[in-house]
Amino acid sequence: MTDAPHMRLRTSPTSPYGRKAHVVVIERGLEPQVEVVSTDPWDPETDLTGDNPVGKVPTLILPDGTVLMDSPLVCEYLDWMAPDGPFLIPVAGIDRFAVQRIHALADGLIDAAVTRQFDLRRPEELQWQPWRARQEAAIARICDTLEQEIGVIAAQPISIGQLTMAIALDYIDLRFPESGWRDAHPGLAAWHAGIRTRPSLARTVPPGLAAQPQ
Ligand SMILES: N[C@@H](CCC(=O)N[C@@H](CS)C(=O)NCC(=O)O)C(=O)O
Repeated sequence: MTDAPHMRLRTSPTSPYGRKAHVVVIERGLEPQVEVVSTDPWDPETDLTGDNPVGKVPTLILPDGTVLMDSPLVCEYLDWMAPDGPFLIPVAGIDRFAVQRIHALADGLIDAAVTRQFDLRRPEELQWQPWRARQEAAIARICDTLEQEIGVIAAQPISIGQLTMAIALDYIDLRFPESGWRDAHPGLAAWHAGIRTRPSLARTVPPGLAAQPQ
């Protein structure tokens, strides 16, 4: 047992946003303090909205009952909670902006992939091809940018930016295994195959996605 304050992280094993938070818990040694509670935000019977009016995962409930929502905020709090570094988000300076820029690019990749996936969930007559094509174009552009920068990114200390990139690419593999993103992005593909073996990522692979690097 530990005297450390107890927090609850509500997340779903297939949510890339929730996985970010779970990965930070593991990376920062917070498992004794954070109970990971599996929550399906799409379940009409869910009690998630009782904790978080936004109704999304991840949701982090602090010991005093304060609720944090939105994965960038949740990840930043968790990173700050573990006082011993190295931090996944540099606390200040130009390094912080560099990391948060990659984090934002990778979140944009997740947003486009999730938006595309939502369209596929609609009844066929409500699906809208131009909207899907728009998300696919965003995915391609973001992958192009990351491919151009992968040499610099890979040389940096591990950060929330890199971890979110890996999670975003895993999500694309999970939902769109036919996407073929590796063909046009060989540097990104090689980097992804390496980082996927990192314990925090290997332990949180979403159900349905092979744990072994592709
Ligand atoms: N910007 C939010 C997005 C979170 C999000 O959309 N989570 C999804 C699961 S992948 C969710 O809970 N959706 C429920 C809903 O939209 O009602 C974040 O970064 O945490």
